Amino acid sequence: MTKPSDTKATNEARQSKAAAARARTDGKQPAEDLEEVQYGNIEVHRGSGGETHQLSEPDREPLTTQQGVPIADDQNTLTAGARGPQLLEDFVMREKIFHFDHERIPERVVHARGFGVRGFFETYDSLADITCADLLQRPGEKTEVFVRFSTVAGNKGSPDLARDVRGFAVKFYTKEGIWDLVGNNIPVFFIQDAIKFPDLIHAAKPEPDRGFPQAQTAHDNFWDFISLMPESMHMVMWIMSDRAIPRSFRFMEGFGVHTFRFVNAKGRSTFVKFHWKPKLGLQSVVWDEAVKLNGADPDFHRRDLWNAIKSGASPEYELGVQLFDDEFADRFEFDVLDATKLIPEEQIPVRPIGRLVLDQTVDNFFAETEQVAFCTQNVVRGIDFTNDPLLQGRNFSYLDTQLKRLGSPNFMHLPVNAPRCPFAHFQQDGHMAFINPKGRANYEPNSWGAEGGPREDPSRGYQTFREQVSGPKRRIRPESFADHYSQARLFYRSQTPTEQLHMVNALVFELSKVDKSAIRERVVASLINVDAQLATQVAEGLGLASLPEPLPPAVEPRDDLPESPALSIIKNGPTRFTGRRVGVLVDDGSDADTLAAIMREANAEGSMVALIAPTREGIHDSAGDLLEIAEKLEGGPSVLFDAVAVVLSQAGARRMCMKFAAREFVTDAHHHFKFVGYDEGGELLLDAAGIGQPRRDDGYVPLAGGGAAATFIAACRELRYWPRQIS
Ligand code: HDD
Repeated sequence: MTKPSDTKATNEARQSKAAAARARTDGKQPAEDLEEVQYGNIEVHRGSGGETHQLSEPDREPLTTQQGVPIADDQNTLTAGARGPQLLEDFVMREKIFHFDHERIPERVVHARGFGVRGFFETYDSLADITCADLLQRPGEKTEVFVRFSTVAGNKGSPDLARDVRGFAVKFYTKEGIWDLVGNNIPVFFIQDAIKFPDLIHAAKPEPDRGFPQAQTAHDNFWDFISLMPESMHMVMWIMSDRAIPRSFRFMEGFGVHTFRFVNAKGRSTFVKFHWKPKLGLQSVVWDEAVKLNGADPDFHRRDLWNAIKSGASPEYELGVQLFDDEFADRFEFDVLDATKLIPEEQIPVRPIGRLVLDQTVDNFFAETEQVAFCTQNVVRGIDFTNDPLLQGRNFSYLDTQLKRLGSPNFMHLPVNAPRCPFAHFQQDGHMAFINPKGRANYEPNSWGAEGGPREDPSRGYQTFREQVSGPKRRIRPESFADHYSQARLFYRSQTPTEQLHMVNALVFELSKVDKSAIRERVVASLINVDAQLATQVAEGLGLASLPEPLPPAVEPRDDLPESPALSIIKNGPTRFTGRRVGVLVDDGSDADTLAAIMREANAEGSMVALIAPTREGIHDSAGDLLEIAEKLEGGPSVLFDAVAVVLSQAGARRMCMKFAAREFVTDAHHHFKFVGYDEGGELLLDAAGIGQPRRDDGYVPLAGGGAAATFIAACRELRYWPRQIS
């Protein structure tokens, strides 16, 4: 740093600068216009009236303009005299500001907040008998992929833990072109026909007069729309469940939602629904945790994925398919073309066909995550659409939206969107065309022989499934789409009591933010068709004087559908603590052996340990070793961790007991049903926080004696200590 040592020197420096400035406004150029002084590896560039610090790296390539002209000074605009007007001729400054002014492209109208990563898909077995899709022909074949996870309603800067659907979009760069599987973490959708999509999204997004609330459905417009659209009720059950507040992208499922077709080389079609299953199992946070996480770390999900990949713990998912034929489709209780319905896995098991490994972060967020353009219309030979009216509408919308966002029909020239296989066509020109065909022919048929460009190839070309279609043109919703409540009921009844309670609480929370009582009442009237007990609990939570009459359903909801355990998170939680984090509260003097044991057991389980302490520079454990700290106490609340431990010396405990953040660390962990490990010092903090012996249930694991750390980490394999919630 360049701090003059005394006042006299400071004054002299000021005076000489002022003299220099005067000299320059007078048009006289002083000899030393830019002074450079070396301080360690920091170069101080001192010009008139200001200084900048640069790390000195002499061999660095020079900074240039976009035209490649090296830049001598990136700190000061060209002026006439030191204090004179800026000169229009300064192309360096003008080019820089011009480009900055145009840095933003429109954010996505939905799914604006997202996080993209790269990886590969590996095929398990050949599916040649079912589909001729090239990527599914050869066992062990690896296909490059780009995956973008997202929320739906919030803008680009909204927090990660909003209660919302998560997008799970996968771009497969196959040898026969790009296949985009643009799915969500929920297997059904709100609406049946794409024509209602703008209404749905308008209702969910901030209300148009006031521009809020941001990234949440807890407002009048959303519930007004929902209460008038009974077809949305199944999906509403999902978004009111913990599926809408996942622990991270690594612990959630993905679904293609629609029924698609696989088509084999002989032209035979098989219906298919796609599922992504995370290898780490399913896990969500609880609502209070989500609310606090949004403040403590609004980037919690993207940071989690980034850190996992950077640390070599690449998340993996299995791609599974539910395959069925016309005969099943005809006898299934619901219409397979209706995107508000799922096919229970117990009815058609999910067959794993490959694995997705996400092992690379992007080099540049904008270039890849922001510019990636998914289109449901991107299918490859062997994969085809069905007449699902939502899917067909999407096929228009995605291509259309890319033109708006990326500004040119050449958006597939961008590296993230370009096929990895050879491609050749006669489409030309347009904004930013930088992959351009050579030669004379830009049309076909042509007679230019070898120079005439590419030709159609009926044997390798995409063949649409030859489905027979007939019927009068009409605007009509088929009768087979009319049952809106049976699967909503199936979903609710397939949850554990803990999960059902979370759904009730979520509904009460959301509806309590609705100002108009008629809307609240109409939603409850609709919920009666799902489950009377659910509706009663919500009505009680809202303080409704009496239960309203149920909304008349178009079709009487079924009571005979068997529960589907596959729909519950808790029934499908992780079996190990792998991939999760335990946060350990420590201070100077924390017991070295206990900490070492926790780290050993956590490492053996494939989980991570983060130390939280009052200072960031590190603390000394009981053995005198300096320990690296992940979070300073006030910035590292327990919501950031899946389980917590408190390891404190007596003196450390006394210091911690005085701190609100330390007491909150354990009370929050308690109220979020987390497993808590504690030693003697930790016990003092628990007592001070009001979690004395009678409140310490079996979710509390004493860290005393050999094997205690192993017991603690083994307990953490359960998602949470749920009995604490019910008691
Ligand atoms: Fe959509 C983006 C998933 C219905 C119109 N959608 C988008 C993304 C995902 C989904 C994951 C983000 C892709 C990315 O990361 O860039 N959308 C779905 C699913 C749906 C669905 C699973 C129902 C099954 N979407 C849907 C309908 C329409 C759209 C019915 C319009 C008729 N969706 C869009 C869009 C977006 C989009 C406006 C915004 C940005 C983009 O496409 O690239 O075109």
